[in-house]
Amino acid sequence: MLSVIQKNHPDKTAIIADGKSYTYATLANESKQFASFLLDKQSDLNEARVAFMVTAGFDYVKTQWAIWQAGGVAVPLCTTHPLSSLTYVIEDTQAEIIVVSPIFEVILKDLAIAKNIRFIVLENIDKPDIQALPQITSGRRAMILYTSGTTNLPKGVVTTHANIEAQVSTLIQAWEYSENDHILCILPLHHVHGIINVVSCTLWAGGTVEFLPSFSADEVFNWIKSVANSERNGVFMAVPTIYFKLIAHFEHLPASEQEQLTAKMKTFRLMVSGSAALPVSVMEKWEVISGHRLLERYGMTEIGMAISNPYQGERRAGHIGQALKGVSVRLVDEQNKEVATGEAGEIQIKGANVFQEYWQKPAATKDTFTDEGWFKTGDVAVLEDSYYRILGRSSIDIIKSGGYKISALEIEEVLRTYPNVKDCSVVGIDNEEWGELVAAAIVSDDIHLDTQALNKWMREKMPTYKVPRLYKIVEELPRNAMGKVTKNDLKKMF
Ligand code: MCA
Ligand code: AMP
Repeated sequence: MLSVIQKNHPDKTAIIADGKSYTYATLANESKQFASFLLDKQSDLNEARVAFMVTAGFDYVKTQWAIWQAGGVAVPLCTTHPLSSLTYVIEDTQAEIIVVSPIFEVILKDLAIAKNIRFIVLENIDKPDIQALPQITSGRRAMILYTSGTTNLPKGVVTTHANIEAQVSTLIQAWEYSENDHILCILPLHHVHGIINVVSCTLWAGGTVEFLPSFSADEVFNWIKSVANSERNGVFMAVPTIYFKLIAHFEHLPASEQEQLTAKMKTFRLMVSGSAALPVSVMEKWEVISGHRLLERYGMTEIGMAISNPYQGERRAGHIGQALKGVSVRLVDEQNKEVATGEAGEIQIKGANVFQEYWQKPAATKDTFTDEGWFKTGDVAVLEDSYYRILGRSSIDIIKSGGYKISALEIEEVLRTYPNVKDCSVVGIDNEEWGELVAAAIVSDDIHLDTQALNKWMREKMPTYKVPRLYKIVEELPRNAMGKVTKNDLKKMF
């Protein structure tokens, strides 16, 4: 991944954010300078974890590149998470340095002081001379991203420089990124979709990444208009929920504006959907309004992208496509035996794109690979006429909402600590806009339990996207003869 930093597009615009443009030369220089500041005369950070809570834009990329060049491990923090979730990541990674944008100083300063962690605010910092930067071998750890699984607490997914390089170069080849690309980043930068597919691939190819601080349909359409007027190739990537919201916004625009927007979108090079199943209805509506048949692909924090509809060729609705070059895919039964074509099986993946380990969780790492080294995704699919189609997940406890992966068990654990909650169970309820909505059934003696107060309390404990949108107070949870909650029955109660 580091080789991207050495590439030669010095005078080209790498980043546009907050109304300013930054060239590749500026990005390379400032990231080297900041790497020198991080090193503070040491020769190598030697994989020290550097947690950073930095607004999307130039400072984010500068910080990420500086950490890599100084030999550190980049740990991006979500800018909207409550302190408890941030603390968990900082403690779990044993971060040695925390970097923040000035607006986040108040959130993390006390924690850094209490834990004696070096704390850097990206404001008025000295710009030291660029010192000799370490040589980083590609097998070294580069990044830790947190992902929910079937355990109750999120796990740190460790990728090496080689993993990231494989993820990036495979996609660049498959989707033909180029230095003429101009992409919009509206996705959060603590997940693969935003970090790899949008930012890293575009910069690697020498294109331009433009940042908006968060998603707004109005601003996305304004950006589309501005790019379509330029010489650049417009590229847009998002989760299905965002396409749903864009369609809803578009449908309320006057006909003349709709026509103008459609004409602009038709000039784009590529539009991609992923992170959750793209409903066929959304794909079809988007094709009518934009002239683009969305390219749907499948990925995961642990593997980057693995399966994709083709850039050239049929993009089949309801299907995720074929194995990307360099990625091996197989479907297996419960005994890890490959299933016959046309039969459903768990997707397993092998390749240079696959992560190294769950951070300091050797047992979980071992469990997630077969003896022959295949990564078990937990997603179930079928191969139909050479295209994979996702059927579901092997665990009902994993929920996908707005493209975010959420563990039902993690939410249950927190709910149980609320006064008067005797028991609870959390499920995902199908929803066209969100994929699934998080729903919680609560057993309480207090049948008038104030769910608004509970919801407010949950929002202080967990990231907003994990907080239930639906609550139901019940006398008891549906259980089978073994006493296990039958979540499929529970879903029907919502
Ligand atoms: C939310 N709200 C609530 C509750 N929950 N209000 C009351 N009670 C609740 N329980 C409110 C919020 O405060 C907000 O209100 C409004 O509802 C919408 O909330 P939010 O969920 O934050 O939605 P949003 O801000 O509209 O964002 C939608 C989004 C976002 C843009 C689709 O979810 C998003 O960026 N998703 C992408 C995630 C992603 O990148 N995933 C990739 C990971 P108010 O507006 O008043 O504050 S997967 C991955 O990386 C793999 C490798 C892959 O395959 O890609
Ligand atoms: P995450 O761990 O947040 O990286 O989410 C990865 C998960 O998102 C996968 O295991 C799938 O369950 C889901 N996913 C990603 N892309 C798709 C897709 N195109 N269709 C269905 N599910 C998807």
